[in-house]
Amino acid sequence: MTFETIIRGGTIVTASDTFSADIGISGGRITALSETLGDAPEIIDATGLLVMPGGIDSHVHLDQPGAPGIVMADTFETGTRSAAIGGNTTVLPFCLQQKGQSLRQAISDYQAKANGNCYTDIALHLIITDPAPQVLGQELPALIAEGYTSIKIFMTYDDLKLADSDILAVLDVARQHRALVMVHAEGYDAIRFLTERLEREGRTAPFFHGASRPIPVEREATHRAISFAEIVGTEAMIVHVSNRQAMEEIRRAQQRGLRIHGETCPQYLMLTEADMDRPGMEGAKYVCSPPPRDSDSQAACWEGLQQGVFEVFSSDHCPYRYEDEAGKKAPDGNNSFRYVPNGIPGIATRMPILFSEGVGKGRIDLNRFVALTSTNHAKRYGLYPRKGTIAVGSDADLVLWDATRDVVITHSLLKDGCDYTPYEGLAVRGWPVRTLLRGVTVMKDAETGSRRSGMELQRSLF
Ligand code: DUC
Ligand code: ZN
Ligand code: ZN
Repeated sequence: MTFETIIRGGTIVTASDTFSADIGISGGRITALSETLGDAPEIIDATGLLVMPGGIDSHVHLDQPGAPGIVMADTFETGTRSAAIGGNTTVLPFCLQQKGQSLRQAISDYQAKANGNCYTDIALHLIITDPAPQVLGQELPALIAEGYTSIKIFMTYDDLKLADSDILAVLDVARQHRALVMVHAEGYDAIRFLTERLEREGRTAPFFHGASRPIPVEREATHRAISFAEIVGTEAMIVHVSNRQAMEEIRRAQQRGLRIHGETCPQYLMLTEADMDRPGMEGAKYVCSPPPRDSDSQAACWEGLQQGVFEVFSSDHCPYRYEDEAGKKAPDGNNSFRYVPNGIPGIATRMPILFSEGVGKGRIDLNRFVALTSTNHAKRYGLYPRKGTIAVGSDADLVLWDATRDVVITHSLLKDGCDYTPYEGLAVRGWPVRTLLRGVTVMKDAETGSRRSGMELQRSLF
């Protein structure tokens, strides 16, 4: 056999196995796994390194329109560049339907932003904000059939939330046409009530963002979303779960045999509400929704990852610049936390944080690390086995990982479009040293070059 590239001497880790082998790559795919392979024009020496499936981050926001005057910090170019720096080869950004907009138009808008600009492969989730009869009756079924098989819905935010009746209707379309609904589970009315009360009391600093959406707000909405999925008779993914009570709602549903899936994110392992209590507007750097909670919530999120309640670990990368009136320092944010854009960056730091805090500290093993950061995303979102594993026939999407590399996270390493990282100064052990997308190196030693060969992927039905 002949190969274009051989990765030699590494320790291969998949979601199920750890073994030593050479990897032969031709035409962008893995064509051989063997104890030793002969020669190739390109030999990559992986001695002493782990070789894992490239990360798949199934929850990211890139170039997403927000409130008037607010601009997301990352384009597809800068966001996927940072993803490659962090060892990822596929990301799944959201395609937001504006009110009154057709889903087709939303998709072509996002494709125009993405085409030719991506360092990693991508696949788009839909966000439905306007479930008009034409959208649910015609457009959505047609798009699901074309591979747009995951749909996020919001239970909060003035411009995004769906009424309960609309949530039921979207779940039913997903059931009939084989798509998966991803739910942002926080209750609109409770948040509005608490926000108005906090504002009346003059408690308007970024810290009070957390008090405006406390744990019961998320637990209640999680319970409601699960109940709706059960009533309709379909599955659902509860995204960005932040605390024990919401995690236990999902666990109970799973124990009752419902196919309810869960996701958590680095911020719920690493941050707490105390981070939002920094002087001046500094707390705004940590404002995201659901908000960071407390140490018991962190412990619960680890439990969820260890026990399989959460099957995916995603970044929820949703970056806004800090020193910027179009970002975290939006002028109205001085009047109330409610005007601080919700979301924090994390696309490059997701895998190093889980590796260091999870594998390095004995909380999860290497194989679960691969499952949580790559394989399970591919399986859940219709990309497996092309993506998410190291097997003959799969795309040669790989990350070479130095498990002994000590790194102190600092923003300049991450090459995103933001101007800070919430993890500045965090010491981690274990770092991606090379990322290959379909057999071609897209990141080496923290540099990406300018090659943007990422493409939009076709997905299979849920
Ligand atoms: N939901 C997300 O998924 N990301 C950031 C903000 C939000 O509310
Ligand atoms: Zn959300
Ligand atoms: Zn998100």
